[in-house]
Amino acid sequence: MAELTDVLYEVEDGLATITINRPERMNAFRARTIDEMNHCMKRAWASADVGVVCITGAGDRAFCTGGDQKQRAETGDYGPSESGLFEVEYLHRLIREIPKPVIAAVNGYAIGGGHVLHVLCDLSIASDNAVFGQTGPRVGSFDAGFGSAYLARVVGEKRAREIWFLCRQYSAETAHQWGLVNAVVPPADLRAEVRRWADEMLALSPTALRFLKQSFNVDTEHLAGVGQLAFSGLQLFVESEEAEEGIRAFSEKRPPDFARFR
Ligand code: S0N
Repeated sequence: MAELTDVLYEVEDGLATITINRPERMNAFRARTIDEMNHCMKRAWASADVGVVCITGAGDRAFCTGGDQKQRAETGDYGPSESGLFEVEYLHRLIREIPKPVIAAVNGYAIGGGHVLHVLCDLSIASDNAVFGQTGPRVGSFDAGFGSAYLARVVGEKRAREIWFLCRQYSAETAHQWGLVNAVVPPADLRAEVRRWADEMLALSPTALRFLKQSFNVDTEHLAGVGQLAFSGLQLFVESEEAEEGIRAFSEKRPPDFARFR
C-alpha cells in the first residue's frame, strides 16, 4: 500500500498502534480505511518488533462510528477499495487471527461497525467519556455474525438483544459493569493505561499468548461461517428500500419511518 491516508500506524517498544484518522467523520470507516487497517494488521502480524496491537481513533470524540454513512448516501457503497471488495469481514478475521493480543483503546463513541471492532478485540480499555451502542436497525444494516452472536458471549443474551433491538447508547460505566470493557480511565490516562497493559503482556511468553488466543477463539470459530452468511444477506438487504430509508433518514437528520415494511 503506497500511502496511508485514513489510518496512522506507529510502533513503539513492542506496541503497534493503529489509529483511525477520520475525526471529521467521527472516525467512520470507508472501504479505503478498511484496506489500510488490514494492511497495518498484517504489518503488525509479520513484524517481530510487535507483540501487542492497539486500535484507537483520532481526536477526543470517537473511537469509530462504523460505516461512513455520508459516503453510503452519496455513492450507495463505501467507496473504492484496492480489490474492489469492501473487506470489513476480513478485518474482523485479522483482529481475531493475528496471534498477538489486540487492545481497543475506546476514546469516545464506539457505535455500529465501530462497536463491533472493539467487541472483537481481545481487550477493551475505555475512557470514561466513551459511549457504546449498535445502530444497524436504525440506519439499515446489521451484523448477524460476530457482532451479535459473539457479543452475546461477552455480555449475555438478554443484554446483547437489548443492545441490538433498542439501539440505545451506553456509558463506559455500564459497559464496564456488563463486562464489555476491561477498564475505564479518565481520557487523559487512556494511552498510558494501554501502555501499562501492553507492557505486562510484552513481558510474557509470546508463544503461550498465541496458543491462548487461538484456544479462546476455537470455541466461537463457527461464528465465522454465520458471519459469511450474514454478510451475504446484508449485501442484499442494503439494496432494499427498507435499508435505504435508514440511510436517507440519517443523512436528512430525521427518525426513520419503517412502518410500511412490517
Ligand atoms: C455517533 C453519534 C451517536 C454522535 O452523535 P452526535 O454527538 O449528536 O454527533 P453528530 O452531529 O451526529 O455527528 C457529528 C458529525 O459526524 C458525522 N458522523 C457521525 N457518524 C458518522 C458516520 N458513521 N458516517 C459519516 N458521518 C458520521 C455526522 O454526520 C456529523 O456530521 P455533520 O456535522 O456534517 O452533520 C451519531 O453521529 C451517530 O449515530 N452516527 C451514526 C452511527 C452509525 O449509524 N454508524 C453506522 C452503523 N452501521 C454500520 O457500521 C454498518 C456498516 C457495516 O459495518 C457493514 C459491514 C459489512 C458489510 C456491509 C456493511 C454495510 O453497512 O453495508
